[in-house]
Amino acid sequence: MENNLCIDSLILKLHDVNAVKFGEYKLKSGMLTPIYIDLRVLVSYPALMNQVSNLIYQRVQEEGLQFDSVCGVPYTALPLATIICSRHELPMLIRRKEVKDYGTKRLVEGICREGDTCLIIEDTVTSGASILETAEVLYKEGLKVTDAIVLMDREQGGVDMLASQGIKLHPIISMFKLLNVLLAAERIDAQTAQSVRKFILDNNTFRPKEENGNEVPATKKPCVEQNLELSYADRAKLPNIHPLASKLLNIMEEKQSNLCVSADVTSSEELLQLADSLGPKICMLKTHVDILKDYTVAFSQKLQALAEKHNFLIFEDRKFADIGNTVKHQYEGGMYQISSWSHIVNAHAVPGPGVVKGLSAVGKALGRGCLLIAQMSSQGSLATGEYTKTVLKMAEEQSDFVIGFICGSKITKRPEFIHMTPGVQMQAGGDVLGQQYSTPEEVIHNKGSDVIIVGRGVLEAPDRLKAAESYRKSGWDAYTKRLGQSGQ
Ligand code: 5BU
Repeated sequence: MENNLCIDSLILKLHDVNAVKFGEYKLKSGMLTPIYIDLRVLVSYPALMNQVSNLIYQRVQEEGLQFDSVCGVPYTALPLATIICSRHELPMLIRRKEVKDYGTKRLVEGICREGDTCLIIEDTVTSGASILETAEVLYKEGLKVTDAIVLMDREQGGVDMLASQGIKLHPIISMFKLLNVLLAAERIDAQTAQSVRKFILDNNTFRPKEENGNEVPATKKPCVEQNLELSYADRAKLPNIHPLASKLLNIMEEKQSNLCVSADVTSSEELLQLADSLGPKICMLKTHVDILKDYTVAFSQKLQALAEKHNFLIFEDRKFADIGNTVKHQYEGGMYQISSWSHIVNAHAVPGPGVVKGLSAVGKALGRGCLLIAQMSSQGSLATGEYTKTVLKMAEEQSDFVIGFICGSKITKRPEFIHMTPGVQMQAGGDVLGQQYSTPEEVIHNKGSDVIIVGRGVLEAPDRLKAAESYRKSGWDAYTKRLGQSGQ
């Protein structure tokens, strides 16, 4: 929260000093833009320079980045890197933009040791090309570049482009955040904000490559920019999708099912029987292993065999919510050894990014994935508004392990994330303990979620198989209806 306030005040200061301008400007690429970010003026405002440098360094620490040296992309980020390196006594490298025609003719000044990692600092990113250019010069010196920090991300594809080149970009201010803050402070009007938003969405510079190396043709780029709905099958093929999310989407498409049954029963025999009989109808089975009165390792093995047999994923709804070190043990050890049999687990974001780091330390190598709880179906849930946005950010920053969200409605347009919604029954309503229900149509068609999670709607039905089939059909019909309407 405190950090958010710092960023809000920084955005206003950047606007004060004319580092953010609205009008019509030409970018380095020749593209005309209705917003121009000119951070070169920063050098005239030493207090602001210090504030920016502090925020960058704070981010380096929060992310726990490991590196041997720091290089600012010339010229604007060069003084920022200098301040940070001087204050924290970090070795710095200077990339020359022009090669000298006398002396050593070096492109990089400073000590480069083969195999060392260099952190890149940049002031503004549009496509990510300047960072990549600097990284390529550093590669030639035998250095590695795994991360880059940027003060201002124009959200026009730089993050994805750099990710495709193996560099994780950590933005401090994003374009949409900047617009929201300036709008809230009445520095710009709603129309200006809207036209800039539209420009940004319409001018994404990153063009993913198909498997054969060709650029994806425009007609096959229906994602965020064109605001069209991608099918589950298309999303499974996205270049940046997590393999487990891809597997789930393929299962959904193949079985025509976006139904996850919540097997909230207390005997392992009953659970296995449910998994076997409902297996053909579901894409996923959700468990609460700690409500079983007779858990054994043999049970978890049988459950895995059924998941193989019927092609569904297992999701242990464990809701991890502790510090990284503790969740690591809870996930891997104890009597349940959840990581050994559950494809997916979920976590609360309350502890901060460490909870995901702890789970990832165990699950990533096993090919597991995690859902962050962005919203809950229970009455009076505190997971709303700003909290949900923070969860999204946390997911974006650890998308090599977070595959999506537990939520009431779609919280991001990024198609590689899966949205899963509990609190689903054929009739809207609730139970006496605060559970709130929406219908499959409402959740999938109106709220844009991907998977319905149904417990008692199936478990308390006189014929569970019949009930599962009608939930499968409702969920699938709502999805095909949504697909049919997109882009109209
Ligand atoms: P129900 O019988 O369909 O109400 O069961 C819903 C299941 O989903 C149950 O296992 C809950 O623990 C789980 N759940 C939920 O209902 N709401 C939430 O926000 C989350 C999980 Br997170």
